[in-house]
Amino acid sequence: MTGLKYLGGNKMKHSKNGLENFSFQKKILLGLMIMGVFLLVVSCSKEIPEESVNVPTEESVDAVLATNEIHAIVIENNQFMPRDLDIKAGHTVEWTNKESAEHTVSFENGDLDEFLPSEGRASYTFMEKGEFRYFCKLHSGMQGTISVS
Ligand SMILES: [Cu+2]
Repeated sequence: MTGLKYLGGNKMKHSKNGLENFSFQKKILLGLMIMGVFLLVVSCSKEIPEESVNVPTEESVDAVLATNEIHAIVIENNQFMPRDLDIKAGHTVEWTNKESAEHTVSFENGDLDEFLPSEGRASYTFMEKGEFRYFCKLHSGMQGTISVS
């Protein structure tokens, strides 16, 4: 009888424990899930600075902005104005056709050959030092030189 009683008690205790175990397991599961999410967030937030190494930083963008000056040449009265420019490597020259006639900006070395309708624009960033002669294919007198140092 005591055995049965004990068994009964044990059974009740066991089922009670079962319930407790169930909620305990749920708590553990919930805890693990929270930990998992937390670890995911932590690992993600740790990965961001590592990934951003390959993305341009503010410093590198400033460096590019410091070297990338833009020089404007306008086309007016069948002329490049100014026709010659002295610039530094990394600088950009932008040609704008300010008149109704069509022109081209064509490098002697062939690196740039742009047709410019009225209000058309062409730009080129000179990364190498040297003398770059350019001209308009449509008007033989239109030519100039960009000197890059
Ligand atoms: Cu022209």
